[in-house]
Amino acid sequence: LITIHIDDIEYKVEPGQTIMQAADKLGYKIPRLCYHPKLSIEGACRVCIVQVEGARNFSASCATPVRDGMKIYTNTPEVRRARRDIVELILDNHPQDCHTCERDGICELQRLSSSVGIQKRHFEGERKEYNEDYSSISVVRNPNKCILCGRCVRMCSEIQEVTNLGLANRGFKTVVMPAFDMPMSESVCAACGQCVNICPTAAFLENNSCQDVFDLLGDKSKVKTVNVAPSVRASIGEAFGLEPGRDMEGQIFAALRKLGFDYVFDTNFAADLTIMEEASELVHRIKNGGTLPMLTSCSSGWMKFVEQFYPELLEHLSTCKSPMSMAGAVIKSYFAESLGVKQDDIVNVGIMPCTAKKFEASRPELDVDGIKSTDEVLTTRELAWMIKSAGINFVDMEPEKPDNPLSVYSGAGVIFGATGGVMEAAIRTAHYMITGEELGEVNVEAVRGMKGIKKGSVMIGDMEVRVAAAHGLGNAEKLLKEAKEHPDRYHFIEIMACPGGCIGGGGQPYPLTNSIPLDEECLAKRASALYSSDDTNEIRVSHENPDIKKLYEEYLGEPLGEISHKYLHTHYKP
Ligand code: HC1
Repeated sequence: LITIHIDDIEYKVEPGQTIMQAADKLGYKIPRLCYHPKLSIEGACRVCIVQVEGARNFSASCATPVRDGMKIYTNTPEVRRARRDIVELILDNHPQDCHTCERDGICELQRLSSSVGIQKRHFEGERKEYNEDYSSISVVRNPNKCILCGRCVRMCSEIQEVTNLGLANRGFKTVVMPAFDMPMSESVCAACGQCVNICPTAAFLENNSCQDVFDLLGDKSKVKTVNVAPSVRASIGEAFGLEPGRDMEGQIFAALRKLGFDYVFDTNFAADLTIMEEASELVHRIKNGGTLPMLTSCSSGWMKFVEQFYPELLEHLSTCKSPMSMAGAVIKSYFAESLGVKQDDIVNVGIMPCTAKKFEASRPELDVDGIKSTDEVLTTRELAWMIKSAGINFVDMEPEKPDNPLSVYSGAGVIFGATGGVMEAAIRTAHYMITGEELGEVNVEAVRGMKGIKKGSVMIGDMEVRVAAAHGLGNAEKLLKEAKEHPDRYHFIEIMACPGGCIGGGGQPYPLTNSIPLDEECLAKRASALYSSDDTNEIRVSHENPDIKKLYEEYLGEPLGEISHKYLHTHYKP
């Protein structure tokens, strides 16, 4: 250990860490903007400056290592003044439209300005005047709100390895953009929305669908249905000030009814349906020498990524649609027919933790007979805003049950929302399909947890099925390279585009307090809410879901059958 002093108090700390890391552990939260623990150090914003005795200038605490005997001052009048000046300079070039900005009240820059003591704007700096880019159905880019912290650029290249965003030009003209200033819709953006999650301001936002959905809800000529993705229940409470991981399933259904939806369904049901098809496909490929490893196909950002960067792997993808698109397909066929309603007269909205689901909903490959399965997608954040805007007291609502028949779900269906969950759910059912017996221990621990790439094997009868799961597209890239070099190493691979899986989706609530976006503890709490729901569910495996059995008996026939293919499977764009 080495000795340092912070604000004249002596501490023993581990060497090899930065001042900021040491200070964090000792309970000093030095203000910061461009820093994020999962990203490389940029040192661009200088907001985290401290005084170090003997140093000529202020030191950026994120980039300065601790040294034995170091005397650090985090809060002197000089440091406070300099920090305030730095933030004022950022504000001088920033639009003064907080009251109409979508991030009003949930903006890191706004919070920071207040915490460094800025009470009025002294100067009018030059304003940026760029066009906003609304070309992508998923993500809006607004360079006028950008403060050049570079977090989105590092997220896109270091965590997602898509490298769509870069810093172009110099000085005041510096701007974050896709290569050659291409519209987002034509760029290699995977639509994952992690730039939205990580942005401290409103330089990246989801392409907002709230008004469209309010309009749709006002259309008396339509039957309005909605289905809610697994992970939304574990995170939406955060937008109302609750702890991450508080399961708000029943309150979501109640709020959706109050908003005006006629039928509220649980996407978890369709996750069970996906497993029936996907496990059958895996078993079919294993038994008949089909293309292996089979890759999962429910994460929309991952689908766009693999189509763009790994077209040679398309035959490895499961042909199963995602649960969202399967839900839409059965709502507009089986359910509409049971109501006696024409397909054109029923609309369906997906409540998803994800910006890429907006892109998925727009894909013609997922239409059935030219009819869209999902008419609109709202992110968790957008739904939270609509609930607040409609004046619904969400937190204190009496929980309600969803409508049947498309809502009963097994524990396997709900864990889809966490990395490794799709794999685990599929293994449970594939085991039954191959051996005729249930897995002794249904929890597949090898594919649980926040490790970037997880590997394991499961004995199914006398066959060892080798599996792997990756979350975050950078980890996906590493796993795919390994799988390409060793084509026989794995039978089945799950990929989720976002860190943590859908619980870390690009449409999840922003942190309300001083915690950081994509905080690991927050992701772990969201995941644990889903695993608790699985643990306490009387049905743990998709193939035991009684309403799934009924759906096959009454409508679909059998997994991988002709009707199932029509509604539940798709193809990909090379
Ligand atoms: Fe997901 Fe999925 S789990 S992709 O992460 O397979 O978005 O939650 O809805 O479709 O079920 C997202 C979540 C979600 C689908 C399911």
